[in-house]
Amino acid sequence: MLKPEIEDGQQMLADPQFRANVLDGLARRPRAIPARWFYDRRGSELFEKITDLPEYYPTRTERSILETACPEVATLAGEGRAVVEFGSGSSTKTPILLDAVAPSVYVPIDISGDFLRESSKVLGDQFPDLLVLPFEADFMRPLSLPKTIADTPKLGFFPGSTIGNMIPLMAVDLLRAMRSSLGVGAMLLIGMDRIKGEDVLVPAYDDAQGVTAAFNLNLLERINRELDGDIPVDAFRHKAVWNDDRARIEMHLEAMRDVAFEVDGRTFEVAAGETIHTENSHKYGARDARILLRSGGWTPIAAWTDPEGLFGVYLAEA
Ligand code: AVJ
Repeated sequence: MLKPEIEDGQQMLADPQFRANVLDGLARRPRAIPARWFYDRRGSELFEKITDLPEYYPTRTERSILETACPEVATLAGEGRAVVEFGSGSSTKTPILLDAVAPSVYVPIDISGDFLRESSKVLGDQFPDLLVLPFEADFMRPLSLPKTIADTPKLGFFPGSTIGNMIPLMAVDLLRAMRSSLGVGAMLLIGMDRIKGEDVLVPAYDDAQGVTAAFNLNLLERINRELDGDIPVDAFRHKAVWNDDRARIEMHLEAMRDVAFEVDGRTFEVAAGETIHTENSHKYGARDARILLRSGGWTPIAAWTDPEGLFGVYLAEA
């Protein structure tokens, strides 16, 4: 058996969930693979690059909104809450909230233990008085937070419009799971990208430098590396489309010619023009966002946006 090789990912022992999602996703019509599998080491690096692109407004816009919103959040939330961040990854927005709220406890939750330990260390150094309790878990399901903070009211933090990756049914399930995880008296600070013109949305997901294309195509490279695939990556092209009916950007990988390949010993044939759907990024107007929150059991109490109305940040209570 191959040993997990963290250094370059070349001999990474494949995640059984990844294998199952890819094999099912390639066999189904329309073909689709969940977006969560973008984030191997290379994918995470490419995503960091995306957040700095001139066309990709969400990250810098949300950060500037949080600079204004967080002091007001601190007032509305009051003192003595524990901050619980969902999918903390390598968030650079967390310090803005921690500076304003000055909690005594911070619980970053992430499914990737590696990310969690790295970011916890960085934040621990940056905030020496803060008790950091990293929690490795899949936050899509209700979870039991550490007993030591059972009686401390929580402030959940879910920035980045990550909720936009989910179809509304899943988004509502997640909001309800968060409500039950955070408990009585909880609050939630959440970022959601807003609906805007295609002229702004499409370039944000199809940039001139081709970083988003590389991010999307890396999924095929990851499949080849980890699932013993021989997908001809250069036969596919990145495609970003605005689905107006469902208010979302969709990313696809389109076959430019008929291709046949193997993954994990199984053969697949993809015809020219056929796509593999790799990501949804749902957009919510301010009113849509409030309905979504209420559907998930949360009462919106404040909202912030930027001068152009590109992005929304919402505070809600359980
Ligand atoms: C991390 C899900 C918020 O949807 O904008 C960026 C991911 N995909 N460019 C987004 C992403 C392509 C991003 N989220």
